Amino acid sequence: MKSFASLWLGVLCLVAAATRADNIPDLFLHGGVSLNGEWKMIVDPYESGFYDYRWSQRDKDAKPSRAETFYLDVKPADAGERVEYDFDQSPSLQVPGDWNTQKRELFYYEGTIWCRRTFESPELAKGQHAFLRFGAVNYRADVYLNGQRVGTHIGGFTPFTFDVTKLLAKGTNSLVVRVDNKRAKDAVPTLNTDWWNYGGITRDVTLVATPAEYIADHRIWLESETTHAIAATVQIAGGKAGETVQVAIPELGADLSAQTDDAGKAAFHFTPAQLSLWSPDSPKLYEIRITHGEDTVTERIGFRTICTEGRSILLNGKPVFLRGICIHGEFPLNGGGRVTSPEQARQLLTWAKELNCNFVRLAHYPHCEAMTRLADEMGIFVWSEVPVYWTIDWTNEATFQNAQSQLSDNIQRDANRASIIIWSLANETPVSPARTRFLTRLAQRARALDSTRLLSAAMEKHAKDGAPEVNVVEDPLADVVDVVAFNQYVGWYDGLPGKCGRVRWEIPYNKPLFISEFGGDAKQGLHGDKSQRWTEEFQADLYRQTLPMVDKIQGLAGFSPWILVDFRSPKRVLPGIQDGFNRKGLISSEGNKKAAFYVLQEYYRQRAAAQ
Ligand code: GCB
Repeated sequence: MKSFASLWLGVLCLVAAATRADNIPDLFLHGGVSLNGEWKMIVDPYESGFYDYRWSQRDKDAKPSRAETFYLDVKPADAGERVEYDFDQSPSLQVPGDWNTQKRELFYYEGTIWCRRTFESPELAKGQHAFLRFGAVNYRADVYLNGQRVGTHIGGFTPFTFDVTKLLAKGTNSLVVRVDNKRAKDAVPTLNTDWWNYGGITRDVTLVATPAEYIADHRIWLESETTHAIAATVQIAGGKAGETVQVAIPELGADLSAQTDDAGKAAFHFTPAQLSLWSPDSPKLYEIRITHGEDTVTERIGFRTICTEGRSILLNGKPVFLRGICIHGEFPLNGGGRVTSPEQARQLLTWAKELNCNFVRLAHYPHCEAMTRLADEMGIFVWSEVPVYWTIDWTNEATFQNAQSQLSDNIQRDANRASIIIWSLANETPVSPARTRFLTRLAQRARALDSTRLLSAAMEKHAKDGAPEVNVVEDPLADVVDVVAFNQYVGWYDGLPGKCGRVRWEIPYNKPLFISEFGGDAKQGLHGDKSQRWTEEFQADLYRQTLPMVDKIQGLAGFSPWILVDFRSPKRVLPGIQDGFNRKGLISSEGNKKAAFYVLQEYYRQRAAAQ
């Protein structure tokens, strides 16, 4: 039987899906006023600000108690009034940022924290809209402005936007967010992950003003690497027909104009006389300017095609080998925690470049906006993933809707990133009819939203029945995706590194094969014989033995070992070695390179030279 809690969460997931159905776009390119910085916080493990003593949700009450309803953010009206909280006297948190690494006492905290920031109302011209945009809040956000409920969002790694035009007050405004990072069985991700469940408002918060009609979305893509035909669509919020939209790409001499259709969408086609295609070796980006009435957005976009042919991945029509590495959205230095700045994202990608990579697998959830934009600029292919990880509640429709929303929002946010070549649906999910149905539906949604990229999922390999040294990848999901990716840990979870020389691989699909993980732990600075687990020598030897093994896999289009940097995981408890970190990084949690870094770096150098 389902617990009350899980039923309740199911209802909440549907609330989030309903919020998204309002279809408020991601207004990242509209800039806005930053609401980052110091926010006041109230730690609320018993949810006192959210539920009354009968466990009724306070924001469902027409007249919630001033004394305990935190989002009202009131002060006692007189000396006699009982008000049992005070944001102004409470401690602060920096936004963006996770709370775990900001306050010692919150390191292991999973629950509710109320965050409040005040701001002065912007001057809105007549007809303008005001939106609140959150880059990401992990995991659930209930947003209130000036004591009024704005909305709820579920999912820790994707942006969300609310229209607050009617709720803005003249003068000082109080913005309160209830952030709840409790894990739940039917959530996405579920209870069990091998990463830290960092809570908080982990990405930027902005107040965005737009004209009454505004550019809600745009897609620009290369249709053919041979003709250089470019297509674009622009969606205007409001949905009126016959409005003029302009798209300019000055460097290509394009100054295009089109009318919106009944749905408010304008379509463009253009073939420039000359075009430099985007590739990791030459990550050319063009400035694009889109204008509709008073609204203008600009950004830099690269043009390339990506497709498969048999077991090859073709970039701009030519086979490419993906020299990858996996990365978590966590920065090791200065106390660690979630990546919160473009500088940190750049450092991670710079390390990947130093490794001679041309590809990063951004595990296991959408990383921040800066990461994929920098990947465009720095010339690094990206695998972008949603946190459908391990054993999700496959038969729960609310869980599916939640996963689908996260996938859709991720695609919508990053649909113009040339660097992203693969949308990943899941990681290491156990084969069953319910799981394959769930992931097939996700795949259908991804293809409907974006037909210009490849789909994959990190699957698993198994030993063949009766032949322990023959590895097979047999998964009905392989028929659904474009790239057959699998994680394998021969030499770490599966025998010792010497096993690499003995195993054989049987993978029956005529699609590109990709190893989405391999690796093993090493404590940086721990030295010994290569047979001694946890030493740098063991890890380096594991890489030395794995690389010739994977070289023999016919049709391998690339791989991304696990992982660039050590990362926090509550599952990793071995004292003196792990101390709360997964140590499979090629770089330590102090930012020091381990011996295996140089093994892979040299292998990739030779691979790149041979390409
Ligand atoms: C995996 C998971 C990854 C883990 C890794 C490990 O297969 O996909 O999230 O962290 O193995 O270190 O065990």
